[in-house]
Amino acid sequence: MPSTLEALTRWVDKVASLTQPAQIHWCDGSESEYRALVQQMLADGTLIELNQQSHPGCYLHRSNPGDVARVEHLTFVCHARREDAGPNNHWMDPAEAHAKMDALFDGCMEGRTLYVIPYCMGPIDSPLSRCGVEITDSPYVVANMRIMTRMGAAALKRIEREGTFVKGLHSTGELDPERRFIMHFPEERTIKSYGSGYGGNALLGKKCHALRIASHQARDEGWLAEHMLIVGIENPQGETHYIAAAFPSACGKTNLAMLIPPEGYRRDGWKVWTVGDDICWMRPGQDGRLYAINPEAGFFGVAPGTSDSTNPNALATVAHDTIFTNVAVTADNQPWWEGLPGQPVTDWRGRPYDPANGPAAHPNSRFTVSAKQCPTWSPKAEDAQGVPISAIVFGGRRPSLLPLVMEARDWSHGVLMGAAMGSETTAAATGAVGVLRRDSMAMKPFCGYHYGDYFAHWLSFDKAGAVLPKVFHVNWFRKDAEGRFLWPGFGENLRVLEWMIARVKGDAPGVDTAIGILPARDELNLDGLSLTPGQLDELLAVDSEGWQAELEAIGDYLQSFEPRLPTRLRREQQDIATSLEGRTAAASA
Ligand code: GTP
Ligand code: SPV
Ligand code: MN
Repeated sequence: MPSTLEALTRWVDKVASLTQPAQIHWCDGSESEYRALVQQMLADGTLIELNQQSHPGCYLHRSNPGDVARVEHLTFVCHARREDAGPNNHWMDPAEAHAKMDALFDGCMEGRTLYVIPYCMGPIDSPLSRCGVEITDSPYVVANMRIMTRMGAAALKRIEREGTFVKGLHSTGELDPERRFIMHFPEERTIKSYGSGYGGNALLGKKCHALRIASHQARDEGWLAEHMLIVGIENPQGETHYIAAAFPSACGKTNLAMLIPPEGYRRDGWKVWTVGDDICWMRPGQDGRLYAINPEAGFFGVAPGTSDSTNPNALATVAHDTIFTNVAVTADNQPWWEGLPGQPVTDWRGRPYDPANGPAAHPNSRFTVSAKQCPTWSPKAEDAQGVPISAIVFGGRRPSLLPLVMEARDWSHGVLMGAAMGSETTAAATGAVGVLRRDSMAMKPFCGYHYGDYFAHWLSFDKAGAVLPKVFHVNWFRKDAEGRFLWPGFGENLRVLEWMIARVKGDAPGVDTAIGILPARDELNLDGLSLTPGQLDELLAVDSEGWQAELEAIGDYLQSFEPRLPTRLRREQQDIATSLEGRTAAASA
């Protein structure tokens, strides 16, 4: 039997004979390798040095202006059978997709270096972790993968021991939006990506492996791969509850994962521990609880809006040794984006800043930084066993209707809450921004198989011996008649998390409504907030008519996953619709 490393070498040779690189570099993940790559990229203009006094070890990358976000219309999930991809994915026949991609890869690395990146998603010694190897011709991708994953020698050793790894092939190509495809072959645990250097399209360990391929693998193996942050909330008694929360792209995961408690809470001894800001893998442990790891080692976070008032932890994290992509710069060469004090002089495209050209930093400009630099980074993030999850939270950008917080009555109701999630689109993907769309579990762009099967997989965790987390839905993005956010958000969101923890411990009775359990007015600690009683009423209102229309829309949406829609979900939706009608009738009688 050939060893895994022989199989890996054979694959590398095969790729090299197709792509024709001038040389091959096996990445060891060392500091010296990283420094050499940075020097090379500074020399060829891929990176620009930022102010090394204020921002030591920080660099700026300006991408091709047409390559700034994920491209969902060019992202495919290539199952052998079209039905298995579901209506939530673009599908292509695997043989056709391979042929199409191999034609693009033919000779594409001529004169360039082919990098082999062995990586491990998750703590190197965790049974929940999984490995992969990415082949790329982009030094920018190598540098980012070193920050975002456990990359190099240790991963290679684990790959040799385990005998399996996800194969990812990437080339920047000519960055032509007409010749750009992100292809996934879930049954083959293979990814082929061509024509983009942008994070989610090119750092194949992230969305491609840790969500699209992993979600499919997780279904086979009885675990979950989710677009969720993981945060630990330590109360003044020293107990820590871990919460996993799924919000769509650019809807607040990084911010919630790093929140700084409001002043009164800090004084009382509340602490927040960051375990993950984007991806969560979880699996039932021997005690029946769900245990979660963050498969990543770094943050690829949204820059605009990050400030001392919104997310001081993120700001401290990116003060050194950070790669910024598509931000603006100040006169003294510091990175700048909307939300920071000071003035930009050069915009994200390198032009003199002119407000007529739009924002100075691209709305999807990002920072890549090691998670270890985060002041609230949890030592538990390295725990091979993962952290036990007390609550799962779903949420999105909903300017109306959805209350600040509600709790599901049980697991199936919680799965419905996740499946029914909607949110306004953001700059994280190309296309229109601010359009309300359904984004079940924040996984619409990332679920590697049919959503009907995915909902059934979620429901399957409700079985004998399971000690499941409570499930909640939040909305930080309610707006008033003038279009202003009703809820202050950011650090103040801890007030809502505190209520969730009280519910988990059985310390808050809540109010039962047709749509779920809401906090009683006096159950939310609002000390120090300038919220008026009218605003609080609006945030916690259940608008029966609005909800009846919402339930109908959810029903239509669920219908699109027939014949694979689990009957239990359909029943949940119908029960709530009936209950709403009953209560409306009783109220008007
Ligand atoms: P991805 O990395 O794309 O998956 O995004 P994310 O979910 O981690 O989003 P992130 O935390 O970076 O937030 C994106 C935007 O939402 C930023 O512009 C934030 O300022 C804004 N935001 C985050 N939390 C809140 C909040 O509680 N209230 C309001 N109003 N805005 C928020
Ligand atoms: C997202 O879009 O949800 C991100 C950024 O977290 S990317 O990794 O590029 O997908
Ligand atoms: Mn994300």
